[in-house]
Amino acid sequence: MQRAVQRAADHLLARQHPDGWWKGDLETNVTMDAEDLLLRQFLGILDARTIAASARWIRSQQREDGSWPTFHGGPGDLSATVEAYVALRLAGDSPEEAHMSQAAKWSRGEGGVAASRVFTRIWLALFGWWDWDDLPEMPPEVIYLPKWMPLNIYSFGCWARQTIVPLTIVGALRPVRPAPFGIDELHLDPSRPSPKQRRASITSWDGVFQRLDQVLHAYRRFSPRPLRRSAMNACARWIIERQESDGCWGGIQPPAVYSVIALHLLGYDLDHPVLKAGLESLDRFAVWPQEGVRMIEACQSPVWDTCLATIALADAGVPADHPSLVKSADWLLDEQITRPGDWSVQRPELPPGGWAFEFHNDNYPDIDDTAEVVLALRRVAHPDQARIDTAVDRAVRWTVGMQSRNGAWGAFDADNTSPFPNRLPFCDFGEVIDPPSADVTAHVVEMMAALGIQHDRHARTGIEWLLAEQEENGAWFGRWGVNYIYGTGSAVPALAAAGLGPDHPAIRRAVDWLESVQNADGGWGEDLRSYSDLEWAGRGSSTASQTAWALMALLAAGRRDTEAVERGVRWLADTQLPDGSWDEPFFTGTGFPRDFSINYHLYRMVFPLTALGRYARREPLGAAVHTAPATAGAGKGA
Ligand code: R04
Repeated sequence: MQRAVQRAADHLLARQHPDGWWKGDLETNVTMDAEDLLLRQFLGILDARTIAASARWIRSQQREDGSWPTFHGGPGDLSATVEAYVALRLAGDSPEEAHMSQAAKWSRGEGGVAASRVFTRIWLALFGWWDWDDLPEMPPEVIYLPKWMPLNIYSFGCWARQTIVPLTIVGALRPVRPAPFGIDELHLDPSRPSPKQRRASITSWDGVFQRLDQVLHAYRRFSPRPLRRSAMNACARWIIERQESDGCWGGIQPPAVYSVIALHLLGYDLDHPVLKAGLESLDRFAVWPQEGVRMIEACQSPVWDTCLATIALADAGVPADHPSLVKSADWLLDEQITRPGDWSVQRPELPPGGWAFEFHNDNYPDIDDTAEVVLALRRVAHPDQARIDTAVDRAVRWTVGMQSRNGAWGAFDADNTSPFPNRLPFCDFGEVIDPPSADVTAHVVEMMAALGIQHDRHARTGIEWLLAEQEENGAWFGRWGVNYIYGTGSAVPALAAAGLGPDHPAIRRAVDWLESVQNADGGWGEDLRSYSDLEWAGRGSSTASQTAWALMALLAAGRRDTEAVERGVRWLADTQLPDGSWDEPFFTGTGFPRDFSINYHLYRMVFPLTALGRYARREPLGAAVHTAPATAGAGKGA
């Protein structure tokens, strides 16, 4: 086992950037690539090399039946298929070619364009393939709704807010730049592309929001021009104030794409500094998995990858003062965010101190990254320990201040729990609020336990919330990782670190569940279908990261010398590649449950190394921490 650990650690060490960080590709789905091409076509900046290379990637992802999935091995997805099809038509693929006619036929079988998501139809409307009037309204005047209103832009999760504000400008201006071809083949009935939707009852929420949308459509015609104009300008100011130093918005591709379009429509030239930097930031989302093949990342993960890699290496026994770990800590220390952000709207008095997921996203630090960075920094013997202590102290204050009223933590904001955003007809895709989740809360609890403050009242309410959140089956739901294995793999190590012993009923139930879903091959896996069908909870082909999460939970629960752990460890050792890494085609990361999944290319490395390292070192979670704080007695805590 030591050899497997050593090879994995060497592999990871070799992949560190000279500046101290790690970054694996962040793979999602072809809507990223299609929208990147559509944006360039819309702006008139699409070049032959780019489109050829993106088209190669898009074609490589098509399924046998002609459709495109949104994750490896997943079923066809109508919106992804429509967008990929249109992008390939832009690239010159003819509707007569077999892969194209099959895609069109498959799409019609699923209801055609009319049944696709709002984002897809907005893209089609930009090229005259869809009527703007047949889209839900989201007027720019929302920017004026004050924070005390039950619905305002801060009721949305930050990613939705950053996407919607620019789209209100686009939707108000309704630009059409006709494309050189039609897409009748994607409609069930091209003469009537948008069949009228059935109206929900006025007594249902859906009915209420449908009628609100009709009112907004009417309002569009009567809205006073000067108000509209000043609302759009207020949105533009809001967007520009949030442009990051690298030219991007929120570190994620969709808001950046829509912000560029919106500002361009308001008259900003493509060589205006704001747009020039914005477009350059979009170029940086491209990775080239092979010569001549271009893939667009939704987002880049350097901070997340770096803290997880640091934890993995430290727990695998790399000395705490190893130059690589010190370098990593130095880089992380420089990334700490020391200014207020959108989170300050809910917590105006709270001093900053968090970390964001990306290279540049100072306006949106998140609690998950902050907790894991602290756990990483605590494992490093840095020559300037006082600097680490100061950074950790600020981070903990910020994290504690971001606790939601219910005692738990969301990813980016406190108390982002409004029921209204998800009801809007405009919001038919993904998740648009950021309520507390078990995985983020667990990471915070684990951080507080590592600092010895697990008996503090903030930690206690977090632990109580976690205990109440455990599902009937003994598992925890995974909001940002797939799914119950991730939630449970986060919760159990946190609760154990906080002092819950192996005999605590919550830990026992979790252990029983994990052991009950172990695969015959000794590994663990969970299919993304678990988000819509409980039958799939904990079930699926074994993967390296999910096996590691299960092992991390079992080790923390004191199950080291059990057959389940032995078999899991053996699965990892047996599937390790000669170079010390693992293969992981399956997506084990979650952007939005059901709608948006992520394959973090470094998960296959960092989590197996963490699990194997903890196994090989026979140390319970937390014992690897460099400056060990007061330890908790088993059984105490919640
Ligand atoms: C794993 C925990 C860290 N943190 C979650 C970060 C995930 C990073 O990846 C993404 C985040 C994203 N957000 N919003 C989008 C998104 C994509 C990512 C997004 C996706 C599609 C559309 C609009 C936004 F890859 Br349309 C926050 C807690």
